[in-house]
Amino acid sequence: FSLLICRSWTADQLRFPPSFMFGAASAAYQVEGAWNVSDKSPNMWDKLIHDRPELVADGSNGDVACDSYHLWRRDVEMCEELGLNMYRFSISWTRLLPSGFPNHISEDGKNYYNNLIDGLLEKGIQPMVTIFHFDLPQSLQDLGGWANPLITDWFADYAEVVFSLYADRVKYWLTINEPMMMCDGGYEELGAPYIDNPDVGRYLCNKNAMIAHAKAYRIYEKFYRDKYHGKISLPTLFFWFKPFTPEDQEVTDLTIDHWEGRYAHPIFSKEGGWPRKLEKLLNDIAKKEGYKRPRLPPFTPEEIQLVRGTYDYYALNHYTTRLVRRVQPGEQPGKWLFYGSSELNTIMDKDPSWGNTVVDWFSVYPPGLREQLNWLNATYDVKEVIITENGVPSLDPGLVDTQRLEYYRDYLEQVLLAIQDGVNVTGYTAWTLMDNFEWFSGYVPKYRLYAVDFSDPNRTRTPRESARYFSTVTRTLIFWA
Ligand code: BGP
Repeated sequence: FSLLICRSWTADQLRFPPSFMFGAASAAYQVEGAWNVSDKSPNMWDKLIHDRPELVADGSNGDVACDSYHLWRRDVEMCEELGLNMYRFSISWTRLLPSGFPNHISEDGKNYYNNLIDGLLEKGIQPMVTIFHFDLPQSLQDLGGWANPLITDWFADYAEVVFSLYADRVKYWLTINEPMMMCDGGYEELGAPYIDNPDVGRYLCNKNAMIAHAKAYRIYEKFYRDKYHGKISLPTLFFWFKPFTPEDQEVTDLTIDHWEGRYAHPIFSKEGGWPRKLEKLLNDIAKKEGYKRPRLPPFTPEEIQLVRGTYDYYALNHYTTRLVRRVQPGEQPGKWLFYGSSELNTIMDKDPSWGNTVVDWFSVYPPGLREQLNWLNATYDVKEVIITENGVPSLDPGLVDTQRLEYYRDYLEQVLLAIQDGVNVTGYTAWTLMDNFEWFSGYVPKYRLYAVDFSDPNRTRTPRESARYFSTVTRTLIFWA
């Protein structure tokens, strides 16, 4: 009520539009478990952390995780309890295509996703399917993975199988989750394949991800769009960046291009291709360092056209905001991607006035989301934006998760404000439905609406306070309810 008074909003402005989609998200490796049932083969996460359990904070892995493979009915029930009209989940490539190639489609894998999709639709919940969320078949990693340009066809072949099986019922598609984490993270030892080759590996991966996404999009466009009217995008991990001082604006703009532009500009900008200024800067660095080839592998004119415009909405994974500045004489740039860039000579930090979380680079600054949504609207012809991930980590496993509840409330308020600014945000998907396996953090930080008892073979799921709050919002469409 106080908000109503201080902002003098009308009752209508306080509500999300009736057609607004509320969802929760998950990813196959993080929830499914059943890592070797039936004919499923290992993916690169299975292999990496079976071989090197010390990489994960608590030495755990996703072998059983939330056991959603067996407990998917409960997951659907939770979506219903939350009043969601959308559930975002990903397909495990090796559960569907054990060899990585379409020579054999697993009956078991096919049925698992058929059941999940049908179960959601029976409850009036739209499935939003991520075709690929980090878990590359190990067989393809052994052939070079995302650094090998042939992967663009391997991915397209896999996506074609997925569309042929599920496009009749799935209307919201995401091709490759956060290629930035996959490439910059994967080739800077922040995730699988855990290769230390940021100078070359991540840029090869970057380009291949763009082409792979585009090939999948074009298949859908050509063979399925007219019949099923679905929408496809690629979810970018995009923190919002602000300058420390007005003088840091230029380097902040470059940082946005480096983080987000390398993955968004080829798809969402009118001209396509790499962000020009950044491309020149990176390629000049490569030359200076003695590389014979540009850091960002050039696109051919045909490739620019292939990738440009391959989206039906902007899919945004937003978590936090960072401040950016250039290093001062005698300072070192931030060591990895959440702290700065050695190529741009930058340091990233937080503003002391922002809220803290258990992760030091992760601040709570809700207006950053509104600022970013307006920036996206002004920069690209976004048509429609769906927030495909947003949520906060905390170490408290308890059910009274006030910080998370407040995070959702305050970020949802900013979404509503952005809608009033004129940004066409049509959906919001919380990360994440329940406690699950968090990559190198294992089962430690909790990001979730439902608590999962991992000591219980039945993996009992219990709603937290944030889940109760979220279900009130989905039912009343009012964020401060
Ligand atoms: C996103 C991923 C999710 C999830 C989330 C939480 O980058 O798409 O899969 O993991 O971040 O972050 P983290 O796992 O790094 O703690």
